[in-house]
Amino acid sequence: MDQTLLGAIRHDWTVSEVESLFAMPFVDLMFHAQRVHRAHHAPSTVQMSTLLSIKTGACPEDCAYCPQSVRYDTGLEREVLLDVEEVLESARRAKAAGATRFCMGAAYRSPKPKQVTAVAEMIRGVRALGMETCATLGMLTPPQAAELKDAGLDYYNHNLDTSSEFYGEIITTRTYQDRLDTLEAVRDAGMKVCCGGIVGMGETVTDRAKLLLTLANLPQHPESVPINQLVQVPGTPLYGTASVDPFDFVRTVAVARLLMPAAHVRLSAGREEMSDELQALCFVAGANSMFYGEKLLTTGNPDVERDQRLFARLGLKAETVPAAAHAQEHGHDVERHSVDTCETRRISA
Ligand code: SAM
Ligand code: DTB
Ligand code: SF4
Repeated sequence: MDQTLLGAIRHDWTVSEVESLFAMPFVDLMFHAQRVHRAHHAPSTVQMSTLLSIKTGACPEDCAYCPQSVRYDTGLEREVLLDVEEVLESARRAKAAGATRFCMGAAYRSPKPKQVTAVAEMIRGVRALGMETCATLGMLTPPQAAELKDAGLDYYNHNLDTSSEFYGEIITTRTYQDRLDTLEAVRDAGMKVCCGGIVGMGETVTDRAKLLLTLANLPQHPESVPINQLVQVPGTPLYGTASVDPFDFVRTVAVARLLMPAAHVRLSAGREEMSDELQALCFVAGANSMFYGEKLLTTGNPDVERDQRLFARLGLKAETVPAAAHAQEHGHDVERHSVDTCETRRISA
């Protein structure tokens, strides 16, 4: 393929094109990822999201990576849906530490009507703090998506996790099509889509290529693309899976950047096990978002002090003005705008 064309917003990628990106010499891939990244984003600015598990464990699904499935003995303590005030207290702390988005995760297959109404209350409260809101609650129907949108939900996270071919090895209790249907309901309700996957579950490079191709060939690219490295939790079926070559993880981030130039690509689960040098390579490859705060949902994340040191060492800044709001305010085209002039600040102790 003609590499000078990389950077265009496309929805017609072929598997062989995407595989050829994965096969590029590493430094060439980094060069193109940086080039495309800089055409669409401020190069040293990272969006910070903080996660909170608002309902933990006892999930009926069988996702082979997940410590929250009721089918695996991972020693996790179950928790019922938190009170609104507990959630808001956590959101206030996240905001004070420098996060701009608060993401509420629940171990549901799909939420019941009264659960959606309770989460809607949390969303209103977090919005009132001036933070962007994100939720991940499993499958949604179109009316449920509309109810969450009405409450002020900015983003809905629902991952495809892997290629449609490998998916059946990982999850049997809901289909790939179920996931695509939820993504469509979220989009149709007018929310932003946060959708990505997991690297390190035993998938091939072709599976990674097909996951990213499926995301890029959606009618509209997800605004946010989390790339998770499998967090291996004892008791889950994937515990003991051969770990992924760190350079292959970086390649996946770079290909996500090239396929979805305007998206925020999030360096997601797995950072606690990564060196600072590996994380730096991910930022060079085009990652410009991360989870910030000591905990993901049930597993660990680097503590705030370690991230502050990393940001200082690399000269990274936390994004303060949400990119889309900035684009709107300044009249840029959201798919192509640059946030170079965005107000940014360092995260500091
Ligand atoms: N239950 C909802 C669902 O599955 O849609 C929402 C929460 S679920 C924990 C959200 C995502 O977290 C999963 O789709 C998966 O991509 C990611 N995840 C879960 N466990 C993980 C692990 N051990 N390592 C990496 N990512 C993980
Ligand atoms: C996503 O892609 N990664 C986050 C978020 N979306 C909800 C979750 C990671 C979970 C890692 C395992 C845990 O902490 O339970
Ligand atoms: Fe349940 Fe979500 Fe975990 Fe799957 S990933 S077992 S749906 S909490």
